[in-house]
Amino acid sequence: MNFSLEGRTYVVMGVANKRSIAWGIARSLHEAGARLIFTYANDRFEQPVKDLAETLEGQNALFYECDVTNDQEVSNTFAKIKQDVGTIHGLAHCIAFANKEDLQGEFVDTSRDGFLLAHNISSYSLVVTAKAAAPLMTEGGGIVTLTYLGGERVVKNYNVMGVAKASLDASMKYLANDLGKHGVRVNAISAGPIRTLSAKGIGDFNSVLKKIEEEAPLRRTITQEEVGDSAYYLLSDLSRGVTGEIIHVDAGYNILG
Ligand code: NDP
Ligand code: KAL
Repeated sequence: MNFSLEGRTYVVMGVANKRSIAWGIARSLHEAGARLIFTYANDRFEQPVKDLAETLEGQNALFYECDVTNDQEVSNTFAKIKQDVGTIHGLAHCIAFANKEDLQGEFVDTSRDGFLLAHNISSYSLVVTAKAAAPLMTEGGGIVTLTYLGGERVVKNYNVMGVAKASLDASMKYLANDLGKHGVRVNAISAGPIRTLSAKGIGDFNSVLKKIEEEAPLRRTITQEEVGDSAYYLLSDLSRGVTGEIIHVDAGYNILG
């Protein structure tokens, strides 16, 4: 069996900068020979994403603006991708957002608007992109999303995002059931804490990292590259029998009581 991604095309959503988990995934897919398509939320991130993609040797990437809160924009994006490349083989969904004020204090104080916003961007976005992307996976394909332990159990400050990740995890499983008959697999990676733009400015992030270094079975934190390589596994034929699964790439932290 050949596990090269040569001749295959993958859409990577959610590169903000070189620290983004999506960028770790892009690099792993690129190294395996894939052609890449990048989407970004708004034009603020267009040039940074293009500059980063330039650093991938021999990569002839394509770029589209796609704010996942806009149904029309999502369907237009995949219509354009269909026009420009035809078939795609997979999608990495690395998108989440919640208002800062909802990521501190108590979950019980979450506003209706804050709750809906977090679920809209962080969970429903997987459903709407899967619906738009799956018809382009005419040779079968894979979809991978990024989740976090805070969706399985209560983690301090994660609050509404934890509830949105629980919804994302369940959506991933229902999508896996719907899309399996079309040869499309849907899985999630539950990543351990990584210092990215999203994590920036979040109080106490250093102590979260320190706790992982002290307690995780591997006694260290994980990297974007490690998430990238697991995404490569999930998006390649190496994982052809796996769907509806959550793989924890977290140095083993989730097994602790
Ligand atoms: P980044 O800040 O690098 O990436 C977050 C991305 O979300 C950005 O690229 C941003 O796009 C995108 N985004 C936000 N709103 C929208 C929108 N309306 N439409 C389209 N895209 C949007 O952070 P990470 O790499 O850390 O986050 C990627 C994923 O990994 C998230 O799902 C996060 O929850 C998850 N995760 C992160 C962990 C960590 O420790 N960092 C741990 C476990 C999971 P733009 O930049 O264009 O605004
Ligand atoms: C328990 C942890 C500590 C951190 C608590 C909450 C983290 C929530 C993640 C969420 C995605 C962060 C935001 O939405 C930040 C946002 O309010 C402000 N940032 C931005 O707007 C930047 C500019 C853009 C690029 O960010 C986004 N997202 O668009 C959780 C830790 C231990 C693990 C983490 C960080 C998990 C995770 O899901 O990211």
